[in-house]
Amino acid sequence: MIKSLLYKMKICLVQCPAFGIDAPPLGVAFLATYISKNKIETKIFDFNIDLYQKVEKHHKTLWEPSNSILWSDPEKFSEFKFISSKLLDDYSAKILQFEPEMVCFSIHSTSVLFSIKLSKLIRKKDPSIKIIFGGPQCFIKNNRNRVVKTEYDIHKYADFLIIGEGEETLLEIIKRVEEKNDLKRIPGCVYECDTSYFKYRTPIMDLDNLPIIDFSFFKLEKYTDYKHHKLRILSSRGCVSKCVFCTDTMIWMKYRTRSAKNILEEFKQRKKEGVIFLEFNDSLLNGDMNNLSKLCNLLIKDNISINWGGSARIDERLSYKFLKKMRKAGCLYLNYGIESASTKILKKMNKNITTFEAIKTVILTRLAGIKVVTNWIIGFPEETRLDFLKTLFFITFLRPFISDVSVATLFINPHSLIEKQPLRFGIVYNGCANWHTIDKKNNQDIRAKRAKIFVFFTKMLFYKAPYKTI
Ligand code: B12
Ligand code: SF4
Repeated sequence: MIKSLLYKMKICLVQCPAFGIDAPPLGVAFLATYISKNKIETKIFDFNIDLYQKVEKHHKTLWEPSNSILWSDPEKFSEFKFISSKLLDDYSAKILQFEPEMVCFSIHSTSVLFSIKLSKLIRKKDPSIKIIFGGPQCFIKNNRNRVVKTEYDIHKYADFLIIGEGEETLLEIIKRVEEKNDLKRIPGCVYECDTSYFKYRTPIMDLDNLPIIDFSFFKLEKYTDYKHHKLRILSSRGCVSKCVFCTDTMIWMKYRTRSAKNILEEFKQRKKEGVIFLEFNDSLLNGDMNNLSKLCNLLIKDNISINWGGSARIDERLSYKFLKKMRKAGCLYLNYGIESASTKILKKMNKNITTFEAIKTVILTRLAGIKVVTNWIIGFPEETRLDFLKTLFFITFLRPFISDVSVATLFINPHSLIEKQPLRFGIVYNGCANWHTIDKKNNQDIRAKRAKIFVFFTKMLFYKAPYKTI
């Protein structure tokens, strides 16, 4: 706890299930670190890891990514008998015991239904507590005619609905509440379903101003990766691309990166804490090649013996020499979201890469001694059998260079370009997984079949069981 508190208020941040169980969720971690540095008493409740540890073994599979759809489907979710009223009562009691003025939920598509249930109960037990919702599932679907619409009507369950980056907006709310100022017209949030005002907040341009995450908010030994001295890090926010199925740019708006020096500081701190591997949660590691090069130089110079890995974009500038340097700096794996081996489909996705570039980068990465993981999307609207075959050929012929694959059928994220412009992509949209092309040739069944074939191939090729979301 902070010794000299600036504000009297107590704030708690809540991560409800389901989310990753390997490492602490960085959303609430960043927020708690930031507001506690601003001298506000803060606590994190990670009910996701708590519930994962509590449930019986056969229920633990529900945390696998392939089951994430069950957590966001109200009907399926209601069948989870282990989410009993006793459990919710216990969780709400834990929160109330801390006596917070504000309870802040981090909402993802997988945690939204649980968060709604718990927040309703807290409101019932103590209506004076302010409920705040933020996180990647918080966006406004429609603000036309000043009517706010959200998926699951989330704005109705919270006093404040925060859209996008949370640190500055949350701090402003806390200050205004504490100082009894007007709560209306705060950029980045919708207050009490107020439909007359919404303005996006300017992103934090200098990420070096954010404090390095304080993981003492968590019981680290609970997380599966930490047992192997592994933690996660975030060195940038946003992405330099705008793939039509992705919402990254909608969430983060502008791509920004921490300076190489600032990232090095975190590496040094984690080294002192006994961490031996850092996994980057960044959407991409190579959004700023200059900065990445500087970081590698610093890691080599300082002889930081921490290995690391993360996602990267296929990029011609990832030369053999550059990749060798990354390897020398400790990079053990790179995860490339190639998505399709058909240049035609890549163009439609707005990936701004070609199949040839993908082949080249994959081979060079492996030759440089870095493991390659590739992600694939099955069933993009105009994907023909031939396009699909090209993807199968890719994972077959490049097998010696690819360690692992992950696959998902195209899930249409609300707020993505493809969801906003269904006609441009020739689709009829009835839900994230439930969509078909106008001619119905590409439908849920076809995609599931192709995904099955893909999985069959990966097994034949002795890939590790593919991580799949179908
Ligand atoms: C790493 C990652 C994972 C890891 C998480 C491991 C871990 N412990 O960190 C793993 C692999 C487990 C994972 C899995 C999944 N993920 Co994921 N993941 C990410 C990724 C790339 C980074 C997450 C992160 O650390 N971000 C950094 C933190 C700081 O950002 P943040 O959490 O968004 O928080 C900020 C704001 O949102 C806001 N905020 C967040 N919470 C709150 C709360 C309040 C009160 C306030 C005020 C603000 C606020 O402020 C924060 C700081 O600015 C994001 C994409 C991205 N670039 O963010 C996707 C993302 C979070 N994942 C997503 C999805 C869909 C999934 C899966 C469902 C995919 C699947 N089917 O396999 C699963 C679900 C997990 C499960 N088992 O149930 C989506 C979520 C979309 C949505 N609408 O919810 C994202 C956004 C990707 C995308 N663009 O579609 N994921
Ligand atoms: S490169 Fe990845 S994170 Fe960036 S827009 Fe495309 S899918 Fe999203």
